[in-house]
Amino acid sequence: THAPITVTLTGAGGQIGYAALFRIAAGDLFGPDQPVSLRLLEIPQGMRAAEGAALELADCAFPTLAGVDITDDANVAFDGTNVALLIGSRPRTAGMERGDLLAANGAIFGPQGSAINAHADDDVRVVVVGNPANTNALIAQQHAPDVPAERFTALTRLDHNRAVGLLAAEAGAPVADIAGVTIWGNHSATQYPDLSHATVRGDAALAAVDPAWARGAYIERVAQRGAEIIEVRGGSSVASAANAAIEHTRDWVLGTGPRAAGRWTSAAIVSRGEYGVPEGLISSFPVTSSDGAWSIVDGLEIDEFSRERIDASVAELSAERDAVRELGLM
Ligand code: NAX
Repeated sequence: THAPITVTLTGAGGQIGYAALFRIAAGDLFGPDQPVSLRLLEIPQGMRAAEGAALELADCAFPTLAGVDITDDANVAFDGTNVALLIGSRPRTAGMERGDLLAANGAIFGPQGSAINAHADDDVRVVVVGNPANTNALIAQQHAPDVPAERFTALTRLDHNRAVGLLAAEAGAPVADIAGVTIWGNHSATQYPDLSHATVRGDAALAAVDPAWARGAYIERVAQRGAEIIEVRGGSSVASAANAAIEHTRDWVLGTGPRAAGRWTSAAIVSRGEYGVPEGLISSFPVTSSDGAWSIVDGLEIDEFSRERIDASVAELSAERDAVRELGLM
């Protein structure tokens, strides 16, 4: 008897879209009692793939699925939307200059931000998955002046989950025993997976694993995990990325709950200057969520090693913001 929640997915005809659609339709975002209505936004070349996915959704007969609409018009796709998963983008390909990459994405995320501003529901929450995710989220946010800035986020939950999984494997502990892992900065190779506050069964992670590993090979492995998946699987991360987008959204809307006691997750959210990250950048932080809003975990001590790593990734975000401004994309 709940009214359906409208969830818009861009790039719904792509790989991550295909993996996410069925889980969302099955109730993985808001539980088995909350119907969802799906809006699929694609570009003309992707429409058939989205239509095919919609046929399969019909063939699942999910009781939680209230409807599916497919469009290539952002104004239609975001009309009344409550949750927008912005997955479709123009990721970097070999030989592409940064300016070209940012310009191509400015042409996608600027208009989508404007359409969200004009048409989305007042409670809209935006999760950007498409790379370069943090800066794409910033571009969209800057085009949506009437939407509170904190409603625009970028996904670093996949990096977070990778960091938790790799620590658990190294420590020989189940993932349920891991807490206090943080991804800081940009969803890029400069990201900083930080174990300085992490625990394994309540004890310092840096006592359970070799600290030299934690501050060397581990950071590299997490940051390069996407490339490792491509090499081993012959294709980029898909199911794990869809899973992370769903977990990010679910935690944001429903709260991180009792897990928040000494535990947190990571998400890229608008900085208000916390931990020395310049105001306005969309950067990854340690976060919890309650009442539908993220809060940054405060009071963590940042040692010299962490400071340098955070600053390096944040400098990259600042440079991306400057480049986007210079190109007149916001
Ligand atoms: P695919 O190429 O399979 O799908 C992308 C889809 O987006 C295509 O169907 C395309 O037609 C559509 N699209 C392109 N421009 C669009 C627009 N303006 N409006 C609507 N749809 C549009 O890529 P996939 O493997 O699904 O990856 C999607 C994005 O996720 C990529 O940018 C990728 O780099 C990014 N990723 C982000 C991750 C993260 O943790 N933040 C991890 C996984 C992934 O690499």
